[in-house]
Amino acid sequence: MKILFYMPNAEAAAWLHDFARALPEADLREWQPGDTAPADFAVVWRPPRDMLAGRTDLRAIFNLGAGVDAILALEREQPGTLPANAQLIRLEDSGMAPQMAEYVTHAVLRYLRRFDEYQTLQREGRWQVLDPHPRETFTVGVLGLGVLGAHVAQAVAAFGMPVRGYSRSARPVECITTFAGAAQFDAFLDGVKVLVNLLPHTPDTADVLGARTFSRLERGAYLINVARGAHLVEADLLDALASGQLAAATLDVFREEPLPAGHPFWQEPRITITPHISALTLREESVAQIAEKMLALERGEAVGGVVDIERGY
Ligand code: NDP
Ligand code: OXD
Repeated sequence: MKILFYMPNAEAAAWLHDFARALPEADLREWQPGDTAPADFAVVWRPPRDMLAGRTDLRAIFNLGAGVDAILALEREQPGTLPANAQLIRLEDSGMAPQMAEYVTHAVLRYLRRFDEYQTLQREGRWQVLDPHPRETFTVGVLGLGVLGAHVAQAVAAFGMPVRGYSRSARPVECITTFAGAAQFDAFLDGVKVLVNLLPHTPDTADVLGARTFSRLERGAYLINVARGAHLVEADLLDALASGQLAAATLDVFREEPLPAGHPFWQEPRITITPHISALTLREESVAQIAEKMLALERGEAVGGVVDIERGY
């Protein structure tokens, strides 16, 4: 099998090494501009349009991440970029779900136990006991109940807070109250104290974290965005913090990454910033998952994680 690889950073060599070890029979090469030689599979992260456009040979494109928004943007901007006969396959968990659960539960518990406020008090040299938030009404709402969202919702529920989940289609998850579709969006939001975003970025979900959504939450709510920066209307977040509708936010993803110097988020003490690290793509797990799927496709078997291009995830 012939495999074409592209990753726009210095880690490419280590990935190629691990793929060669996992698939010793494969003919593996790193894509260079102008390379149009045949290949069966492509393994990519944020590929340039030229790598894929016009190819009729590829059977599958493996995306080195869970979110396929960057690659689908190429198709949306110029229809026909993605080879019509190639399946687009994304990573499914591959070690990201436990990381996401750690990140989100840490942020939720930090707000529940008011550690963010104790940090401020410490800086001011003040010894002051704050009334605890009641756990029974500290409702956590998780947008997106997919591979990551469902895992995160259950991890949070284990701490005893009421947890709700929202998805496109009805999706029962143990210990979680679930809501589905646009008709149930407001019912999902009403009274939520911590809103966690784990939706994919699609035309339907862009800007979902905006003034209207914030207005339905309990006053003094918290926002945790670990999905994509394009979900958040940045000015609406700053307004909601200024008005007290939101008390604080933890953001791992941004419209522009790295977050530019001078961006107002850097100076807002109620916003906690991390540099897109809530769930890192783990090389060993990802290579093993992709290699297994390639071998399954070679045997003519179906695999999971195939993206519905129309739906956008
Ligand atoms: P999945 O595709 O498994 O799950 C997506 C979920 O979102 C599904 O429950 C789906 O509903 C729901 N959904 C999609 N569109 C809508 C809509 N319009 N309305 C309501 N619900 C909708 O994705 P993952 O859980 O694997 O990943 C989620 C996202 O997390 C990724 O797309 C990526 O952007 C982000 N991510 C961020 C990382 C980071 O480090 N910050 C790392 C990894 C991922 P249904 O169940 O009905 O299909
Ligand atoms: C992903 C990501 O989508 O790392 O996997 O953001």
